[in-house]
Amino acid sequence: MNFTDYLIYVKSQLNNLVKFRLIRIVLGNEACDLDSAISACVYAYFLHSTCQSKDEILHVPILNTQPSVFRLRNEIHWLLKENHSNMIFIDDIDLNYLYDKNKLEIILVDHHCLYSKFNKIVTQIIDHHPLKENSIALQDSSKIKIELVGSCCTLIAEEILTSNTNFQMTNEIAYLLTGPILFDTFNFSPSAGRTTEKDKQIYEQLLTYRTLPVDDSTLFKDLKQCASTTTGMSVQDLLQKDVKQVSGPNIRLVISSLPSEYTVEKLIGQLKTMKDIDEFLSNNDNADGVIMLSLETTNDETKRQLGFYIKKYEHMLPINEYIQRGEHNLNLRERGIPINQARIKLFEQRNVQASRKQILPLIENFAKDFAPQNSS
Ligand SMILES: [Mn+2]
Repeated sequence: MNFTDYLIYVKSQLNNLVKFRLIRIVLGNEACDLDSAISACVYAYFLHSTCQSKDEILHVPILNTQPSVFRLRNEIHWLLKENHSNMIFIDDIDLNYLYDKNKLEIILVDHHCLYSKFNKIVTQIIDHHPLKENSIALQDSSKIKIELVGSCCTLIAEEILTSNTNFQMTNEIAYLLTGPILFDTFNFSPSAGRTTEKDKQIYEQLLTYRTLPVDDSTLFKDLKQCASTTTGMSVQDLLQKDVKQVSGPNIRLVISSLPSEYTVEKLIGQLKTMKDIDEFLSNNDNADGVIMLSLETTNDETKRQLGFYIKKYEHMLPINEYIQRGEHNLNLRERGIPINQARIKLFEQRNVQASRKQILPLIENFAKDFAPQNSS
């Protein structure tokens, strides 16, 4: 069964899940970025292809997002071509029902924990994010592969290429895995600092399966171009495209990575009132604020900006103080903003190697310990 037929087959089984003894889902992360989506689809396809009991076990790739957000992911649509219409989203499947019936197992790709009861039924993890303490319930360490490589697709490809199965790596699958590796490492750009030896090695191996000639510097440029397409996107779309949430007992924050080449400064310049951004926060579980990250890459130079908007002024000062601490090494330099709004801050982030992967754990620590000043 080829990749497309597999996706169509799985989708056709969604109303029929009870007939299987076990549903094993391969779940990408909530930001649903390129490597997360491709990792989920390709790994589920690999597991299905090599599964000895397909009548009993169904492997389902799941995108951990909503179709309304997925539509903003031009780069994933472009790479998947017509297959993008066969994606399955988290709300398409009743996880609680399957869980209660003891029919559910979860494999996490591009993240390593779930903040719910489902964390207990995780049976495998393949991820490239820094490990969060006490976040993994899975006991069998042979089922945990966490390495800080550039792209999760590097780890998925390694898993497949080193597996002792009869899985036939095809041009199509090698191509799908190559795209995110190029995209996440910025075409192996040294100044971006995302590439590891393993990314390069696995990439070289994948190339040997790529029977149809594609110029990979063009592939990279095309993906980047798609990712930076913002035509017709509203302020809310720009903020929603790539979000992760962080919550603590007293505060909930959203971290948005803006589409590439769209700076935080430009977004702030778009705000006439706080209505759009407030609406965005209410749509994201009534978050108390948003931290915005942006990345510009021009002529092999990488520039990052960090900004935030916080609803309540009493949250503002602690965040502002925390984020600028020297120990976090973000090397922030404050910039003026084109709007008179004391609850917005904008910085040049001169440590350009710190991406959301590094910033998110800092914000998680902040949220964990945050207590409002006026509470007694
Ligand atoms: Mn990733």
